[in-house]
Amino acid sequence: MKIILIGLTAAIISAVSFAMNHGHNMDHGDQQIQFKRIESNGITLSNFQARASVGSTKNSGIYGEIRSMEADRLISISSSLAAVAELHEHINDNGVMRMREVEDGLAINPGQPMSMKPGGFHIMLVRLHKRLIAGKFIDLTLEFESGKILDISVPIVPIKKMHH
Ligand SMILES: [Cu+2]
Repeated sequence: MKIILIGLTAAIISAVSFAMNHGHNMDHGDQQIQFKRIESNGITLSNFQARASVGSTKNSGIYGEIRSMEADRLISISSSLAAVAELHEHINDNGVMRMREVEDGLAINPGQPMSMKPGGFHIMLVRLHKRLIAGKFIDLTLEFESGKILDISVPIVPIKKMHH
């Protein structure tokens, strides 16, 4: 059984109104859009950001931090803008950094933030339907083992501005 979180609608509305507000300022250029912290039913998401497309690359990554009040596991990810979204990790394979899919999802322990960042755990977007443009948003659905589902809007940022 899936539990749709009550806080969700509010989270989406705040993300949308934020996007609209930002739209007024777009012409001024350099202002960085930021992901608002979302707290919902014991799960806190912060600093989520998607990497803007470079050239015609069809893949991209999403990073961010997840906290949970109780032990949980991020098991599934999807977005309407990508054919596939996978949970990845980087491994050192005899001196060569490689990415591979995390088989059983990402464990989130209480009081211990699960951090997804370049070079570590990340969400991999595979076969994007369109380019990710800096300043816009990408929708993302996160599904947890507990049955919790969060629909969020993630700001797209140019690679040079990403938080590490
Ligand atoms: Cu990857």
